[in-house]
Amino acid sequence: MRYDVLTLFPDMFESVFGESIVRRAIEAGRVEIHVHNIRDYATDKHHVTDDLPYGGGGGMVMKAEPIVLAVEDLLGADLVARQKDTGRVEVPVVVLTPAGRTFDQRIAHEYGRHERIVLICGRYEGIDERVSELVATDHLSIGDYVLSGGEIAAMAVIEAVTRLLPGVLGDMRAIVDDSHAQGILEYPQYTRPSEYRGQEVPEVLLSGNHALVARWRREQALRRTLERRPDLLADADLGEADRRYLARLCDREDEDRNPQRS
Ligand code: 6GU
Repeated sequence: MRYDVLTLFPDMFESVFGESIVRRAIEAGRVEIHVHNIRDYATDKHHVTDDLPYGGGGGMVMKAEPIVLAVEDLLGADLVARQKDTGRVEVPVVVLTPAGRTFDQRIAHEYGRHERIVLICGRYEGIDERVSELVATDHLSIGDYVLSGGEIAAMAVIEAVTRLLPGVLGDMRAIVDDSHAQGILEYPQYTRPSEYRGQEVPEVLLSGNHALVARWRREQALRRTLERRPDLLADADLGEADRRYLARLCDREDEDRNPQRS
């Protein structure tokens, strides 16, 4: 996988990609990350990359030209025009913006199937809309809050996609069990000691009974999802036993709230 990142702050990426999973993927030759300064593509003497918004209002808007030239330089103008024309995306050209669709694990898998991705980091009050019209194939946000730029969002996307690539994580089971991998949150984990400040590791995890452990983990994952992210349950991949367990949890909560009625 090759990532090309367009940003006004290329230095931000050095320490993050110098550590952890992404670094190991780079060292293993599994991914390449090329970070480009948008300023280098500005054609005027002072390398201006932003300007006042038409129509007034505060702040500055990132100019279209340096970004469009950068993408065309990286992918070739023909490919860029062709995928905008046909809607058949060969290389996703992604604008990171709070005005994008929300990035999630499904989109991470989808991107993992491409050989290249271009990530454009927005800054200031936004990017001239012609970038979207001329080169972008997607717009992503990483959640409903505002960051001052798309850089941290681009890092999040790169990490989420990279760890899904074959050969990047050692233990494939770790991917399967991840929070969000099956549409629900991950179960709680414990390591030694078996008692810490009066808190015991659940007995079942010490039992050596793999079937019981698996069932306990599934139930804990469901319980945690119901408590912290009930919105996920609507689309989760649930079996009959899962639904019965959740129904029981909900009944129990109703009883706790209305003890006189039970
Ligand atoms: Cl992609 N960009 C910015 N500036 N803020 C965000 C975001 C992106 N995703 C969530 N907040």
